[in-house]
Amino acid sequence: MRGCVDAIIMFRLLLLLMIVASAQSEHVTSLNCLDWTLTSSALPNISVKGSVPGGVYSDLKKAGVLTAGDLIYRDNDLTYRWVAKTNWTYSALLKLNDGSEDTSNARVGLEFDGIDTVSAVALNGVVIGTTDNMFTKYYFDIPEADKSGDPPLLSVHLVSPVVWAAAQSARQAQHYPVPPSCVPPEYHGECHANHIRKMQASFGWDWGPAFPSMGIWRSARLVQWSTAYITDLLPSLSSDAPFPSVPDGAFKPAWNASIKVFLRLAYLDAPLTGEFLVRLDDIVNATFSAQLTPSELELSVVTLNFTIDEGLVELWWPAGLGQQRLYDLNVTWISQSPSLSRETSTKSVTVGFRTVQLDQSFVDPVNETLGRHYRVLVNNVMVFLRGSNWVPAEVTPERITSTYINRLLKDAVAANQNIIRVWGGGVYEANAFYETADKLGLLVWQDLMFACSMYPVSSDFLSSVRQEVRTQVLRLAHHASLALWASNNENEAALRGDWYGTAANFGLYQKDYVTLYVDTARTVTQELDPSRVFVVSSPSNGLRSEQEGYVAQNPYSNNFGDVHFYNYLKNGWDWRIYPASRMVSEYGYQSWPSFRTMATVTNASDWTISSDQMSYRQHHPFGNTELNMQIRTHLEFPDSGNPLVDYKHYLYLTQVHQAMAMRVQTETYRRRRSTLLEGGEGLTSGALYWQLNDIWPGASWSSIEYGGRWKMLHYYSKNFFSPILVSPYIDGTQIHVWVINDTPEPSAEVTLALELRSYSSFQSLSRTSLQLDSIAAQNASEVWVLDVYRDLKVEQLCHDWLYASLDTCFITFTAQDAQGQPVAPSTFLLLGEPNNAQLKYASVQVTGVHAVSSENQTYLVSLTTDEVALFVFLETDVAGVFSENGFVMFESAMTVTFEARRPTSSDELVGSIEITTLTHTADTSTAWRRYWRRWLTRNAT
Ligand code: BMA
Repeated sequence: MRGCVDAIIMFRLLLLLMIVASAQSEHVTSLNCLDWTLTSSALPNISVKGSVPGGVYSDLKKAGVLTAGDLIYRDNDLTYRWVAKTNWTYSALLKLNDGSEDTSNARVGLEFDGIDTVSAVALNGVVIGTTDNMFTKYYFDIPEADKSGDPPLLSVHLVSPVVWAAAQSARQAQHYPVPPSCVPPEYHGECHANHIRKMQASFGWDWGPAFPSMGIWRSARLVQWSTAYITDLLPSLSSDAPFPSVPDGAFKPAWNASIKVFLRLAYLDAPLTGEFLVRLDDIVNATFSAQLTPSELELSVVTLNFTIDEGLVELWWPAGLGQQRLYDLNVTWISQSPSLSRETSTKSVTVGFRTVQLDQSFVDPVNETLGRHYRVLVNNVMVFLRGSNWVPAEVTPERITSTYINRLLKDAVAANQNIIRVWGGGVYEANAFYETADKLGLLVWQDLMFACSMYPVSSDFLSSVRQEVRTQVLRLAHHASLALWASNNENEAALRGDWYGTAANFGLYQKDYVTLYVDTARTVTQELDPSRVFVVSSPSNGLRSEQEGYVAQNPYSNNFGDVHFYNYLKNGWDWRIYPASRMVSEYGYQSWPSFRTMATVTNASDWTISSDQMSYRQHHPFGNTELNMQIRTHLEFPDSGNPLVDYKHYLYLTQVHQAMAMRVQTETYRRRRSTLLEGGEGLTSGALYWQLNDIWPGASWSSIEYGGRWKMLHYYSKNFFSPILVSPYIDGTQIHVWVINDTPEPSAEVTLALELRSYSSFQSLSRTSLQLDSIAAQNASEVWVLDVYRDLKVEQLCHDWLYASLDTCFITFTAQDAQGQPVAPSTFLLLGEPNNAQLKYASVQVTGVHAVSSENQTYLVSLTTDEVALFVFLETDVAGVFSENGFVMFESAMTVTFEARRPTSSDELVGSIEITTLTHTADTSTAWRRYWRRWLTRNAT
């Protein structure tokens, strides 16, 4: 039903406040606090306390039914798998009201924000509704008969998702198979996740275990009302003003606001008259009269249109480009039908004023074959996307806390990220996720939850998807941070690349692809949220994919759209191997978490490089072989004879490899932001690495370990994502120095200084500098090219007793303004491979820890070293973050700061900081090997 509204803005606030004060609002009672019990008819001995929101795994764990330790300890994913193969019931007595209210005229219903997943909801044994989608909000009416008398028994009967998905897959296979049927054996997972609308990674993924969760995973409530209550607000804010192309704090354009108000009506036999009171902070106070027609019982929608004059609201900006001004939008419904009680219903959401566009214009209008841009503009300013991909932060949703989500997102922004992609194999995240993103200025790229599979298109499936998308668009669209929707992860690529054996029937699966993602998901999304950017897949060629029937000939084209780039065999520290794409929305290298994190889920018998747990927690096929190869290419494989020492060093070395490879790769993408290469590649406009966070401790691509500890990569990402960056690389004998400025302002005058250094001395061998008037805004350019022989004289300077070699030297760079303040982080460039370098064993020591501020738990850590040290990594048992880590220590003393995330003291820190440097991991008696290797390399070139 469409409500009809007079868009009259009336400033009658006082009068309305009086009405609101004398009226009653809809009655909402949380079901979270009912006395829930969890049982299973198959296991009559089990009857434990249930939790809402919650889940079966956690409730059984809490009740002591699961006795082998934490869910993610060792192989408990397999030990506890029986849980997901059992049917479970949550039940509680449902007290409808405290007796003081007359519910006879009221409509009463149950609202579930999330049930995981397939269930029948019953009252006193009679089914009142069924569910089949974890991502859908469900509403069920309470039948008249249950509204009076003794409290009815509410039961949610959950069906095993594993068994159900298998049955759906078999049913589908009677027509044609929808693959893949199972995840690879390395995942120790379950089959047919694509046939059930729940978190796809809960059946196992290449970075996480299978916990096919079940439960009432989000809040539930009882609602009773007599007229109408507001379920959702969907604001759309647009501006016709021409936006400047650089941020200007004084620019406050006029906005058109169109607010869709979704209401659920009571059973009525006459039209409902009333008013909507709209408030936007203290900027807008408006009243709209409305008449709602009781023709349908499903959600009604009323659109309220108004304008916000110029000068009244400030813009919302992504992090680094301006402030994150947010406003509270509040809509109250006040019923005024004479025959009915006066009832109000209020809903509030937070909004921000900004525009987001995805520019896909031709890079060269006179030569369209060069391809199209793929770049995001916020408020008409191009934003080079620096970000990462998010996976679910816990194996089951009930384990996630908003504190942990906030921490991880803050850590992303602390590392200079401005976008996070919620990847399509997880969940539409909790409200806290998007609220934090709004506040931090972290743009959100929101996949719909489809990943790495073909999906069915039966009418049941499509109708379930329709409800799912509708739920999520209504819940999330008001967030200023939400930049774009994307229907799926890698399914266009999977179809074109025949990942799952669909090639023989390509036409059939392509048709299904379009039906699901375009005709269904996109249509529903755009009906509700037409102004938001929508892309069909990632990677895709964007518009070009659409022109090619939504499945491009080459979804990985560098001239169109985005790509995902993974390389496991080539040298990841070599910039030449990375594609000059328009946008790289996934790329990564694996590493292992630190020993401290691994030790939380393993025991001493697991602490060797080739233990069973090291295979078990490596889900990526051939992952450990690749990691070993990557280490051996650049570093030395630990071989001290002490298995525990080697194990710890191995974990560290995987992080060194990852941090360096990701730095080389990311900087390569950033250097290409302004360069259009011959053939049309280049003009890269974003780099979102895979993956920010972990779901458990195991081999993965993450930069932050499960629990929140930063890997070396996260420290590196803070530098390689710095908005202004000095980025050097070596090509043959030439050092190329680039400067990158993602900000809309040119920098001040800069002195770029380069120091050539050797591994055997703290004295620099030579210093050269270059004066720049400024680093141009929103640009990347090469400013300096030096020849290592001609300009840096390595032949004379980088010489040891054997011969001159790049392997004995490295270079450090600084960029300072006229006052000597850093304009960009200092950086380093290794001229050869560390496993060829003549490093001496470095003993790096903590000489003191001093509290800078005990209030915010910041400490200064003083360090000394007796030799130049590579990849100096500080670790402590105290949760917190160092100002830098994994660095090259080329002076005998330095200080770093440590921000503790729990109360600590200087004494505790002095005792707990452990330091690893590269030479700790190699047996120095093997120095001759380095000479030999260098000699061989030299003779080979
Ligand atoms: C990408 C993702 C994930 C996967 C990751 C690492 O392709 O979309 O499916 O976990 O690679 O393999």
